[in-house]
Amino acid sequence: MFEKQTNLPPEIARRRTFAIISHPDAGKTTLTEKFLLYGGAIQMAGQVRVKGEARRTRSDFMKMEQDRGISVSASAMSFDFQTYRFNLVDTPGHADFSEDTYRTLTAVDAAVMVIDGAKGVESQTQKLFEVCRMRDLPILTFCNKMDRESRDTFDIIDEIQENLAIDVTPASWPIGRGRDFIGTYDILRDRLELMDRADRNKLAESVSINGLDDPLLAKHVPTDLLEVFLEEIEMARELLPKFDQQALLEGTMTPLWFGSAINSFGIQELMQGIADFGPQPQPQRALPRQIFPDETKVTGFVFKVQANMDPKHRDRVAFLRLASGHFKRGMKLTHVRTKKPMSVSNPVMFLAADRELAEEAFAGDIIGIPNHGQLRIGDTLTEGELLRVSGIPSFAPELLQNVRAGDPLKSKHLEKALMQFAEEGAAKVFKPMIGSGYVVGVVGALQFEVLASRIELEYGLPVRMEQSHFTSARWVGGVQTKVDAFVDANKQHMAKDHDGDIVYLTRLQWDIDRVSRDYPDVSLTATKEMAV
Ligand SMILES: Nc1nc2c(ncn2[C@@H]2O[C@H](COP(=O)(O)OP(=O)(O)OP(=O)(O)O)[C@@H](O)[C@H]2O)c(=O)[nH]1
Ligand SMILES: [Mg+2]
Repeated sequence: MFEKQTNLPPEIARRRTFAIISHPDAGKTTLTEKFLLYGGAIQMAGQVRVKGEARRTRSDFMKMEQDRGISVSASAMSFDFQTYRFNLVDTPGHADFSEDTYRTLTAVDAAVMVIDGAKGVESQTQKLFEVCRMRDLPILTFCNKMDRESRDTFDIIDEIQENLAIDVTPASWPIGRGRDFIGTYDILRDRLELMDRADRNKLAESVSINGLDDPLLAKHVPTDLLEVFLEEIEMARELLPKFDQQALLEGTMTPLWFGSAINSFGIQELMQGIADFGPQPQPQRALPRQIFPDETKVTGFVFKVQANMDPKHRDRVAFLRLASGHFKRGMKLTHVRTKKPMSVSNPVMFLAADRELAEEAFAGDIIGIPNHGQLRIGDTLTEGELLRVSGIPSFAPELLQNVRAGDPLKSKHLEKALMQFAEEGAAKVFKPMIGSGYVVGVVGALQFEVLASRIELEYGLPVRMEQSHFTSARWVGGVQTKVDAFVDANKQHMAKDHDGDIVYLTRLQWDIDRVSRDYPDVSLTATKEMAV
């Protein structure tokens, strides 16, 4: 049984490591930016869609993200909030990038689920939610865009309860709707929070209220809105469960806050909720045993690799979630996959847009380790023990395209760029045994566009991508002699992936059926375990 843990040393207990997840466009990146603002990490919030020289958000740092106003890649940021250290990961909502989001969910202790108040639970919310439930991740919910016309509050709550099969407890309650939305009542602290529409970066006016019959309410809330509010809140108290921290930590109840990220409204209450109710860093699933955050020895695992984060330095950064211990810069750790020692001499911490050398880090933190390709997704680092963190997902490529360099003389460069993206997990790359060029495989079509744009921008290589006549890929396993015979007889279907492992490219399901009939000793699998 997977154990939860609460009695941690203060330095670990004050850490909150969570991902922000939702359907595309619900406002994750905008919310992230406001977290940074209230955490004091930045002085002014940027926007997702901007013209000219206006300030952009910190987490959408790729050019394509900025051009299109969507997030393509997960990005981690650390900052302090009161006495807490928050490690936050903003994730992409678009299903085409969900592999990145799912991997992020293996590296965090909680998820903040954002819902668009006008749209409620959308398809991608539902899927992400299921992943959270599989991992028993505590979920805090933020109902965003309350400055616009939104759905009825009870309808939203019902929809979450029914579609996601989780108890919902309102942590705040909206007063007025759409243009008449004036703010929320903070149910956990009995306070009235009033939104300022004029100044989007301004902190809400906060009024302490002494219970619902306090005359102060009538002073701040117009009579018609107050009437509706009092009726609703009474109903809510009767019908909806009370907040229960244990249920939150077990993942069976989600507290729900209402607000407007773009208006900086409701953010502080949500942050306070994360700080007060947790969770603290949790044990990590690993083989052959789970890892507890307060173990004195350092362990960590790579859940993401990103090349060229800083286009000026052609670099590659592995994102490491520390599962246990007190890490100090310069430590020598064991790279479990290769069993080789590795000196971590220039780890970085992601502070808003800046990277800073991380002198130390604790269980729960996310640090970046610049490296030349030794570190891959799924790799575990320890102080010697051969532990492997388990459960990091890898998706089967569902769409395949041929890639060629626009300039044939640049094909070596293209190979290098493609290998980097393969190691990042941004695409699967296959080199067919016959012919030239490469076949790349992705989960969603938008990933092809990201790839083409990044190869051009980050490597200065225009590329041509076209439909491949193959439609899917399978990794080949089995006894060496049988595999060799299979490969020899099917050269036109064979390719190697970036690790040199053999892959069978197919046109039809029929091909796969034929192989299992003709080569019973050869196995074909749709995904490859990340950690070996
Ligand atoms: N009216 C209103 N618009 C908002 C609010 N919060 C965010 N937006 C807008 O909604 C759009 C999407 O916001 P993002 O923060 O990019 O959403 P996201 O969830 O990060 O989107 P992806 O990363 O692409 O999935 C942007 O145009 C924001 O300006 C809000 O509180 N009110
Ligand atoms: Mg985003």
